[in-house]
Amino acid sequence: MNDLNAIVLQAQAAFEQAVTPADLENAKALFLGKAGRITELMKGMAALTVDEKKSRGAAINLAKQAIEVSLNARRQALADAELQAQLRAEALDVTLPGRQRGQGGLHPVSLTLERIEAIFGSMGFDVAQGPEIESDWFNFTALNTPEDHPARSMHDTFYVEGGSETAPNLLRTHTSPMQIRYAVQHVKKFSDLANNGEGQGLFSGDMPEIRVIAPGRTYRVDSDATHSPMFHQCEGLWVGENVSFKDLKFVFTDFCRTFFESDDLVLRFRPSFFPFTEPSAEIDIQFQSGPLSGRWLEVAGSGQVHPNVIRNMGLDPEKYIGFAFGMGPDRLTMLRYGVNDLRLFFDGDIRFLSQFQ
Ligand code: 2NM
Repeated sequence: MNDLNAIVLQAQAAFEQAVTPADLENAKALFLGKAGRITELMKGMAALTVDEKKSRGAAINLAKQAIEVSLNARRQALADAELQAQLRAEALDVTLPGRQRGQGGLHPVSLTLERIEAIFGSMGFDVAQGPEIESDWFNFTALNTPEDHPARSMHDTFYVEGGSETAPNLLRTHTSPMQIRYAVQHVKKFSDLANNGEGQGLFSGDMPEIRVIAPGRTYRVDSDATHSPMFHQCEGLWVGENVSFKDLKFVFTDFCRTFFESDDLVLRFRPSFFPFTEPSAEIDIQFQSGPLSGRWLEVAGSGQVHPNVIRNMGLDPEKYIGFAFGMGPDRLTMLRYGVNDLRLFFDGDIRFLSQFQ
């Protein structure tokens, strides 16, 4: 092998080893640059005869061309490789599933409220919503709560600015104030019709029955695993001329069996006391199967609406009578889904909440 062939082979080997265009240009300089091997050989021809120059020059030129061909081939190869790498890096996987838009859903307690509204709606109950900041009158006095009742204390009730000493504003501690508002509106509508707008005193004329539930947020100064300062309530009211405790038992039994999808659910009415009802009863339920089977679980308070409350609705208690109940949708949600800590509902952790969708 002559010296020129050896240089061509060395150049080709150096070009093959170049992995970047910069490597390649450095390798090129070693052979074709100002101080490169080929240039050195050219300079070395000065001492040769004319004939020797001819043949040697031709041979060097051939070697130089061979090196340039290899150089260009390697340049092309590196450019191709770079393009391929770029294409690979920017490749779109068209088989990849599209990014989904996050889908929201209802809070488990909202699901319960919707369920309660649907069930009582099917029994002819209206749904009433109203203010969460209430007056002392609607929240306590109209509901026959004595002035010295402990529930009125600052330890139990959140008072807010804007009221007066005699009529403070507060965060409602139950939704029954809304029952009063609803009943007063209802009574006013039909007593105005009956009395041509001049009606005074308690109404004892005819009117359609009051059948309403009041779901919503309520507030009490209380906070632990089973109490949240904000919680939900749903109160129900049915007032008419002939509405009795047996109707309450029927309606509430039907509600519980539908709500818990359990036809053999048993209810127990246990004597109790509330200022706004007389007589009053706690309502306990008992599942006949499943994880809670056999245990008595308190789900609501209830009773026959107190005559003073009937009066505060604008009705004559000698003519109108009814029942009311109050339940906690938060607790119903815990029972239905087997959740043991109330606070989970209000922490706002999406990993917990999304399990109810
Ligand atoms: C309860 C228990 C018993 C109730 C009473 C009234 C109203 F407005 F008619 F007076 N609404 N809700 C009531 C009665 C609520 O909750 C434990």
